[in-house]
Amino acid sequence: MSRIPIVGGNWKCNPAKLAEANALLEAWKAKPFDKEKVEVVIAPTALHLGSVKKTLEGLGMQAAAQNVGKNDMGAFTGEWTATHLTDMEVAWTLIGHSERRSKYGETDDETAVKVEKCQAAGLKVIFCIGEQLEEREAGKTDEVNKRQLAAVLAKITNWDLIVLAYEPVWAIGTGKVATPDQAEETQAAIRAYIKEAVSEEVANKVRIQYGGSVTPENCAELIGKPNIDGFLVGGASLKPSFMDIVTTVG
Ligand code: G2H
Repeated sequence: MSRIPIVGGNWKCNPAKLAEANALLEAWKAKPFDKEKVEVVIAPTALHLGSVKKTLEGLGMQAAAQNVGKNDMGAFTGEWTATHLTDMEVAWTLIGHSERRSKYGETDDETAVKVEKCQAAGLKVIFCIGEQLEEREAGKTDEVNKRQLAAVLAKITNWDLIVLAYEPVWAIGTGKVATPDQAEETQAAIRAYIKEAVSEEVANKVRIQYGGSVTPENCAELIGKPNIDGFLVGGASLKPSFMDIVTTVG
């Protein structure tokens, strides 16, 4: 089965100024890509999201939130819901990024509630999983990925709204990219687990991104692997050369 690759840009808490975001998007304009061959989803800060969404759409890209609340509307200061995102015509959110898990204490159970809310609202999700360095060194990589996935599987009724992102935590923002073989081996195991726990049909169609220090220089070899269906890019998505990653994939 052929899966259309998908490249995400996770801007995290960057850039400092809206003018910088607009200048970056202006630079991307000079390098068009084939929208039939690759899907591109960009996650700016929540504050910049509304403002840059139209420009992203003009470039043939989609906008994403980096996070979504686990509660419904109400007295939850500082939060927003999946319903708010769909109402603002934001089609995507990330859930379970390792920085949310490690720096904000997000648990597997919380990711499950968030996924459930997004399914109910019809919001697409890039669901992030991945092991810490100690877990890889202890041979627990597959176990950790399975645990993080198992927490949410029962909440997913519409797999067309789900993309998985495998991001080994030791490769995030460190410049230490997983080797193409390491990423492929782990992502093949993730797909095998989806086949066993859900179905062969879902395993064949679900797209699995690799994330962790992806750059224009290392992306070609990674995308050549059969179980890598695109990337979730952090630091390198804040540069004009991000479009080189997009055009390499598509
Ligand atoms: C992992 C990744 C983006 P970076 O967080 O999701 O960041 O590419 O900077 O390692």
